[in-house]
Amino acid sequence: MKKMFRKGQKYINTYFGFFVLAVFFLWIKTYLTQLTQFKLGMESPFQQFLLFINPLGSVLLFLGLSFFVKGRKKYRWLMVIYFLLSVLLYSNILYYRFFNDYITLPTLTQTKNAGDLGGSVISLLKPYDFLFFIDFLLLIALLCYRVVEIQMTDLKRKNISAFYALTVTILCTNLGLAEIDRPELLTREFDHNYLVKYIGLYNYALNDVVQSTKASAQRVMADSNDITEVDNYTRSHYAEPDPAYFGKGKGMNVIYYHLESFQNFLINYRLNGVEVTPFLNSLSKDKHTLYFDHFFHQTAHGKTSDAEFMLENSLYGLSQGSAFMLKGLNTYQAAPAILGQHGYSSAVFHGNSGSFWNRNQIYKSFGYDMFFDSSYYKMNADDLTEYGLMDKPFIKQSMPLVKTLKQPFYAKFITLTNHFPFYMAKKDATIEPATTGVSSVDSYFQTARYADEAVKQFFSDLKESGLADHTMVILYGDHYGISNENSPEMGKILGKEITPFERTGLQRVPLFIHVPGMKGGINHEYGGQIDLLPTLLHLLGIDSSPYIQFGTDLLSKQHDDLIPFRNGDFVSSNITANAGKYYDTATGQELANESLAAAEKDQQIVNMKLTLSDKVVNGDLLRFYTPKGFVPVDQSKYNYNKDRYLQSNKIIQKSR
Ligand code: GP9
Ligand code: MN
Repeated sequence: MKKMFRKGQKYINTYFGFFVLAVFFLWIKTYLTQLTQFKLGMESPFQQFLLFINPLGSVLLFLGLSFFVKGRKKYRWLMVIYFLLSVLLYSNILYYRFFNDYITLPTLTQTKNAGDLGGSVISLLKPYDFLFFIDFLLLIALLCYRVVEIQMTDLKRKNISAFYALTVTILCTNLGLAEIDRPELLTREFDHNYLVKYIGLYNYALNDVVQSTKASAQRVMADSNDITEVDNYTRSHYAEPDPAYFGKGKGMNVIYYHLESFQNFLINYRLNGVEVTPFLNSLSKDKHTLYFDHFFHQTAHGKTSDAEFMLENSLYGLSQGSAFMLKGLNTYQAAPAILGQHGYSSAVFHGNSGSFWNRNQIYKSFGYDMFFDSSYYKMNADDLTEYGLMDKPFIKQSMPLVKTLKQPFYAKFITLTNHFPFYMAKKDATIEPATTGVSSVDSYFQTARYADEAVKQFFSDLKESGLADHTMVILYGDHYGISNENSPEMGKILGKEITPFERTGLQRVPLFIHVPGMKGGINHEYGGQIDLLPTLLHLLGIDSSPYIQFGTDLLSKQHDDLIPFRNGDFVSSNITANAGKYYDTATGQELANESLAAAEKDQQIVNMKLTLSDKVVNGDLLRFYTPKGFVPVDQSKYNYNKDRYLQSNKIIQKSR
């Protein structure tokens, strides 16, 4: 024992030995912090393992910088870096206690967040917080009281290189394992919680610095002249409202009902003779509902968030990553803000954690008054699916909250049950699965049926609440459910070969616009999610022309039916472009050389639309453009925290 202790002491008397001790302390402290201070939703032993190893790579990376300093000073630098990482860790703990999120550079610098936190920092402290610095003090004590000797000799270059080779291997292994458990984590990001869970807080912070620097470089390069080109385009592209529809829903409440992963082929489809979506089928024939059967999703990496981004702003999502994650602090003139200035209150309802897709940040930039995330719902274990609450309990619990909104309101219900991998418990399944042999494809029909039943429940609850006769309901599919990789199975389901041309057709998602008193019917216009905002504004009797919007009113005679996809492909009533090939939309025949000129012209227009929209989003150009009569959104005015909400509601009740 004594021998071992002596050996340990001898080792610690070398710089490398002391360094290893520091690495060990910081690694374990970070791991324990991540485990106990953040709600990361650990789902498996593999995720537990990743959480345990993920601080190691970055701790080595940062503390290892001290090897480049010579002599006695390397101890000082080691401790400075150690201290800074500890401060970063602790600041995130405090920030998380307040905002339920992690620090990002722009939130610190661009908004009043830091100020908000500053005022209440005392109330965030916990008695055990001194523990977060005790390791640092211990290491300092070891040095100051000469418990360890200071070693002046430095590590050889060759050893430093070997050290960094090992560090990079650890970091890459971490990333590789994370990608196995959560494919596309780094390209799509999903959620700050996910990044911390998989790659650790320090790598999260490093990633944030890279992303924010990139974003602010794009922002800095842009200037107010850039908006002129965009403004000229959107003005020239404006589609006049059709008087037959303009103002048909004036003053009504609006509810967007998000049909998760819902493809249009489901509507009126029969699986072994059984209707999959009986309620939506009947809605497509309802006399006050317009059903669009050639409506396309235009989402990319950001999936749900891209769909939301388009419908709130009539701007395209980004070609890489999600605008929700990367552009949460931009200036927007989004639907909740526009409607807010026409007397509307606004709220989002969603049974998943508020940080997913950075919603709790970007909704503030859109001007949403309230965001009821999973913290507002009873999340019984029996009622949960992959990302949160199942649709039926979600609707049931949402209705009492909806009734508290000041009318007229603009609200969005984001559902979850019909989400990949389309898991359906036996007790909840009301139809048989398909029999292609691929389980996610087969159960898709069961989750879609469940989703359909939830919509039915929603309409009946709406009626019961007394809101139905003055509430417009827009239901939209956000993106595909069955991916192109399952084309062979889709071929079996639909009884035809899924060619590249057919694949484009499968990107249709349902759109229903239900307006009490309005004449409904089936509308065959080709349209996309980009068109939703101007369509809605015109139905509400609001002029959309002062705004920068890339879509056009679906109900306008001048509606532009050329629908770009984010990868540059497109579809219109005439031409379908898929992977560099052009087809006749009516027949599916590839276009002959002599007809290519029209397709190439459309291609140029599509490229221009996407480029101009990207300029707006990447350059944050709307900060240079305030439409007449529009009051810019002040993000710092919003707070979706449940305790705050309950408190202010009490205040409201008391003052009544
Ligand atoms: C998560 C939900 C799913 O909150 O909206 O998003 P998706 O994976 O479809 O983008
Ligand atoms: Mn989705």
